[in-house]
Amino acid sequence: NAIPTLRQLYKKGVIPVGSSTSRTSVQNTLLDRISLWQGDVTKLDADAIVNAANGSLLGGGGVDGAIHRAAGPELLKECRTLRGCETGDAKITKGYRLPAKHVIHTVGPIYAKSQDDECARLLASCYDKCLQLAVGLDLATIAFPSISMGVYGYPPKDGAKITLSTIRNYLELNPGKLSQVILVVFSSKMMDVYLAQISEIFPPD
Ligand code: AR6
Repeated sequence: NAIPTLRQLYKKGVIPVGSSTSRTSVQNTLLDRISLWQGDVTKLDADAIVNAANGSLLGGGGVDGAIHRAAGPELLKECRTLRGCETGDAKITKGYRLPAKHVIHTVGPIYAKSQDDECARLLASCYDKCLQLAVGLDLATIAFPSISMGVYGYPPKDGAKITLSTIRNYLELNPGKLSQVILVVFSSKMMDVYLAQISEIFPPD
């Protein structure tokens, strides 16, 4: 597995250590259970990859378009049976022609500065619901793109903070579950945003 864990990224010096101002230490094993990777989520053979979908679940642009293209028309067929999804919720399908076994479709909030608190709550809910679905089916590995941080306009720094803290909380409360959570970033700019937040939310031990 060529996807580095947070511990490996610290060892290689990829995550800036010195900048951390966080005083909360992280559970040791979390650094081994979370990975960060720049690339196309449709290439990953995880038990589940997450789709940043819209409420119709009938496809769209961005990562949603890429997932539907790579999975083939059978995915859309199954999605039609789901009858949509609420913002902040998630639904699971098979992966069809993807290397991943399942797709977990979640609908992130469309960011509005005037509703920042509600958007934050909904974005956290997306990650929670996806993790709950994966654990409910006893899946071991799940890969997340940056939900809402594309077309839906969520500010990357705030979005990355919510992503990391929600995943941290979930894994801390569910120690035996999910051996690998992969955070997938598409651009090197987003990679830098995540790296900076990781040193705060997952400080090195
Ligand atoms: N692999 C990983 N990440 C990707 C990929 C990929 N193949 N393609 C894009 N990203 P977005 P949203 C990144 O816009 O903001 C769709 O039309 C991208 O750079 O895909 O939740 C849906 O149907 C960004 O960082 O999702 C909805 O209508 C992140 O994935 C709407 O867009 C999310 O960007 C959802 O918008």
